[in-house]
This record gives sequence, structure tokens and C-alpha cells, in this order.
Amino acid sequence: MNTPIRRILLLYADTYYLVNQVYPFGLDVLAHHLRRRGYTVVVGYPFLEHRDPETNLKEIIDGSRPDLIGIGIRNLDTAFSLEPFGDYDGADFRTFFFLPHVQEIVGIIRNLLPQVPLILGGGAFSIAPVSIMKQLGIEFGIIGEGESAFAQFLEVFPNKERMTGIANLAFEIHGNYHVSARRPSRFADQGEIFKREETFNYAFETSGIPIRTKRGCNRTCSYCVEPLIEGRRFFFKNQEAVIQELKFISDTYDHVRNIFIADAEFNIPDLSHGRTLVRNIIAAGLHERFRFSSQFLPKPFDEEFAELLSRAGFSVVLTCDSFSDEVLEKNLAPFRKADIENTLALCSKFSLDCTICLIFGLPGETHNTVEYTLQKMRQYPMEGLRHYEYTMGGRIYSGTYLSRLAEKTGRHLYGEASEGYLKPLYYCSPQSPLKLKTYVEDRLPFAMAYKPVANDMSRQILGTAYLADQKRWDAAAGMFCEIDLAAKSAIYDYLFRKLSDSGRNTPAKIISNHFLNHILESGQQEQYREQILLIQFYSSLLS
Ligand code: B12
Ligand code: SF4
Repeated sequence: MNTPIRRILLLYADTYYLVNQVYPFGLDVLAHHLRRRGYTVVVGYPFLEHRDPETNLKEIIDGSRPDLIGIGIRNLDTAFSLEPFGDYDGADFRTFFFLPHVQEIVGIIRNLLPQVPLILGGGAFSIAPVSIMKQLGIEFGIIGEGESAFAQFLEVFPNKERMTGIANLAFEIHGNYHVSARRPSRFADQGEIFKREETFNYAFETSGIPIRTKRGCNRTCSYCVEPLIEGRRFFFKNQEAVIQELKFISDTYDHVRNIFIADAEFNIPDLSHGRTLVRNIIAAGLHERFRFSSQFLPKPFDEEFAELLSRAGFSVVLTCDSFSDEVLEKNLAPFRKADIENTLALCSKFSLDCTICLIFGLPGETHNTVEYTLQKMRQYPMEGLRHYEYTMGGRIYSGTYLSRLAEKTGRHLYGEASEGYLKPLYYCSPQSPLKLKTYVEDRLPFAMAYKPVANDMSRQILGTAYLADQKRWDAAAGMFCEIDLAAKSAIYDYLFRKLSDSGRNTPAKIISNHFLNHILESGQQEQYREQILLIQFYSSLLS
């Protein structure tokens, strides 16, 4: 194919959005970068609004007529081995496994548009790019940061000789795979602020907007892929640019209250960048506007930093892995139990909301070390501002220390060792993931709340929001009238606001009347008393 590429479709191929509404930040960054270079870019989600992805893809393709399709693979799986609602069962574990869904999407596209080139990218793709390209039968992929590589790829396409000079690119040539050298990450449009992809507006309002303040991680935790995705060298975004971006978000998105700082860890390599940033957030008054969250290591973390975080209203997601020094050491964690305890004490002292993230069953774990961690969990119980998130076993990914250890010992493995470790495989000692889960939960006075599977209700809610976010007003109002009462109740406020904000008073009236009638017909006036008051109030605004 030699016609120049002008229209690009970027697909967010992630069914987990139906469970946890994390919007496709990476795809959005790419879309913005390419639009600035004159390309027409559509970002689509193939798992909404219909249950059948083929119907969705036909509609998306009809509306975008792409010359090229990029598929974003953010997650391979949830990395958790004990998802009671997961869709993939193995030997004594259960998880959500996303690659089969991506494979289905690729199959449908190949059928609908056999001539259109496909390119892959995204965080999970960057873990095992060639294995994923082989598995999905796709010729091109971008590893890690995508902006520059994608733009250069489009300039030289389809000339493969010229592609060899593009950093971060992988492609198939004469049955082999060429993988270019990686270029250290650096924000391509440093400081440039852009409006986020509107088709995911509902996700911003419910889960918040992610921003980045730096790239990279120079640690080597046994199971972790982030240094492979981002590179080991740090690259910092200009602090003033971060503050300007937050101000822009504040001015543009009235209903966004949460900001997730999507750095690998907020407090590395030392406290200087994070501390200055938090001070700047406070100085700009942004702490009064937003709640901030990010991932943190237990070290470095000191009193002054904790006090600043508290003043700025941060929630701390704390990578702890284990309370046992033996396990931490064996897994190359850059902190020890004393650091965790120090940070937990500071979180309590400064009333910081803190989620402690643990992985039971990593190399070195025995029943004694499990007991020790459990004892510490009882000492720091789940209460008030302290929460826990844990899993059993380290998911083995390509290129990690854990994968080398597993290859060497061949022990404590659950799942299937496949090329590139694409299929779920866990290292879990001293027992299988599900047995260890029972062991742990039998001894704890509390258990983690697991994410439920996407059901009809979540599809109805998200489907209606997705249509509204695409400004397909009649379709959104039509879908609203079809869905269950509980789903109507969950999405009415959002849909009404979107319709009335865009001057669509007639459909806003229709959905209000329809919702009220549905409640009355169901005889559940008492249960929906507050909703009835809301409908009456909103309706009065229209007359
Ligand atoms: C922040 C973060 C979160 C936050 C997100 C907050 C938010 N509102 O956005 C929270 C904590 C909620 C979260 C949740 C989860 N996360 Co997370 N998360 C991250 C993290 C640290 C950064 C992601 C990010 O936003 N990056 C910034 C964007 C701009 O970069 P990017 O997405 O990589 O995109 C660039 C390139 O990849 C490329 N690119 C992206 N897409 C495409 C597409 C094409 C076609 C091309 C060419 C290029 C390309 O170009 C982009 C621009 O440079 C990454 C690790 C990491 N360091 O990357 C893990 C990571 C992506 N998460 C991961 C996982 C597993 C999850 C969860 C499944 C965890 C769970 N058990 O629930 C959930 C999934 C939620 C969901 N619905 O998707 C894994 C995914 C890999 C895997 N194991 O399969 C990672 C890699 C972490 C890890 N250590 O393994 N996550
Ligand atoms: S767990 Fe955190 S500190 Fe360790 S390698 Fe991964 S991102 Fe870096």
C-alpha cells in the first residue's frame, strides 16, 4: 500500500475499562501528538456500546475510515492471581487475562479491513513486544514512549529500510523481527497542554485525570516491568509545565476532582522533585481544587514530606510487597521493614490516606515470613485511612529478575510458561496462589474487596456515557430509555448534565420524564425518593 497515511484509528483494546474506568492516557498523548502533525486521529473503544465488538468496530471504522490502525495494549492481565471474578482459570489461580480479547479484535479487523496496516504499542506491549507481535500476527510495534517513533514511522511507511533508523520501533522483515535501540524517554511535547480525549470524559469524572511529572525507574524489584517500559534513566517534566497543566485541567473540567500522578513511583530517585512539586501545588492553591494520588515507595519518606503531602491532600499508594526483610532483600526491594513502619507512622501522624500493597509468595516467602507479615497487618489494621491491597505470587514477566529465577529453579510455578511469558504464570511460595489466599484470609480479620466482573449493568451505564461523550445525543437518550432502572439511576445525573450543557433540552426532558415514569411504574418510589427530587429539580431548570 503506497497511499500516504492521513487517517489513523487508535483502539483502546482493554476490556478492563468495563471494570475500572482508567482512560487511555497513552493513546491520548499519541493522538494529540499526531493531530499536531496534521493527521486525522480517532480514538475508539471496541467493547462499547454493544456487547458484540464486531458491531462496535464496524461503526468505529465506518466513522473513521482509517488508513492505519494502532492498537493500544495497556494491560496483559491484572497481574493478580486471585481474582474471584476473573475470566481465566489456571492451576490453583484465577485472573483476568486480556490478550485473548485483543486477539479477537485483531481477527475482526483483519476480516473487515485486510489491507489496512496495524501497529501495536502500550505499557504491556512493551514488556514482550516481539512475542506479542508474533502471537497476534502483527508486523509493527512501538516499544515504550511512542510519540516520536510513531511520527517517524508514518513519515517513512512503508519503506522498511528507512524504518531501521527509528528508535523504539519493532517490525517484521523477511520473517525476522527487527528491534531498534531504545531512546531514553523524554516528553516529546514538553510542557504542552492539551484537552483530553472527550470520548472518555465519564472516566475523568469518575476515576480522575492522570498526569505525568517524570519518566523512568532505576530500581530493580524482582517482579517489576516498569524499568523495562520506561527505561532506567529519569526524565523530569518541567515543574512549571506540570502546574500549568493542572491549572488547565482545573479551568476545563469542572467535575474532575481527582488527579492521579502516573509516575512509576512519586518519591524517586529522591524527595527533591516530589517535594518541590507538592510545594508548587500548594502555592498555586490546587490542593483546594483536587485530591491527588500516586504510588510511593516507603523510602525515601520523611516528616517534612509527609506533612506537605497531607497539606496538599494526597493519598499514598504504598509499594510494600512484604514486611519481612528476608523477602524484601531476596526480591531486591530498595527498602526494608523499618522504612515501611516509619512511613506508616508518618501517614498516621499526618492523617494521610494510605493503601498498603503487598505480594505474598515472592521468592524467599515461607510460612514464617507470611506469619510475620500477617502479624504486622494486625498491628497496622485496615481502618479509617489505612487500606490494604494484596495478591498471591509474583506474576512472571519477560526480562525480570523473577523470570530468571524461575528459569533457574523451575520451582513454585503456577500457570503456563509460554513465549514471552504472555500467558499468566506466577511464582508463589510456599503454596499455590489460591491455597495461600485461604491461608492468609483465614488468619486476617479483614479481606480485600475484589473487583467484580463487568456485568450488564456496568455495560449499560458505560455504554450510555460513551455515547454521550461522543455527542451522539439521540443514541445516548435512546439507550437511556432502554436500560434497567438501577442503571438509569446511576447515569441520569451525568447524562442530564451533558445534554443540558450542550443545549439539548428536548432529549434532557425526554430522559427525565422517562426515568420518572419508570420509577412510578416499578412502584419503588420510596427507594428512589432522592432521585425523584433530583428529576423534579433538574426538570424545573428546563422550563
Ligand atoms: C499509573 C498507573 C496506574 C493507575 C492509573 C491511574 C489513571 N487514572 O490513569 C492505576 C493505579 C489506577 C492503575 C491501575 C491498573 N494498572 Co497500572 N499502571 C500505571 C503506570 C504506573 C503508568 C501508566 C500511565 O499512565 N503511563 C503514562 C502514559 C502516557 O504512558 P503509556 O500508557 O505507557 O503510553 C505511552 C506508550 O506506551 C506508547 N503507547 C501507548 N499506547 C500505544 C498504542 C500504540 C498503537 C502505540 C504505537 C504506542 C502506544 O505511547 C504512549 C505515549 O508515550 C503503569 C506502569 C508504567 N510505568 O507505565 C502501570 C501499568 C500499566 N499498570 C498495570 C496494571 C496490571 C494495572 C491494573 C490491571 C492493576 C490491577 N490489578 O487492577 C489496573 C488496570 C486499570 C485499567 N482499567 O486499565 C501494568 C500493565 C502491564 C501488565 N502487567 O499487564 C503496568 C505496566 C504496571 C506493572 N508494574 O506491571 N495503573
Ligand atoms: S516496584 Fe516501583 S521501585 Fe520497584 S522497579 Fe517497579 S516501579 Fe521501580
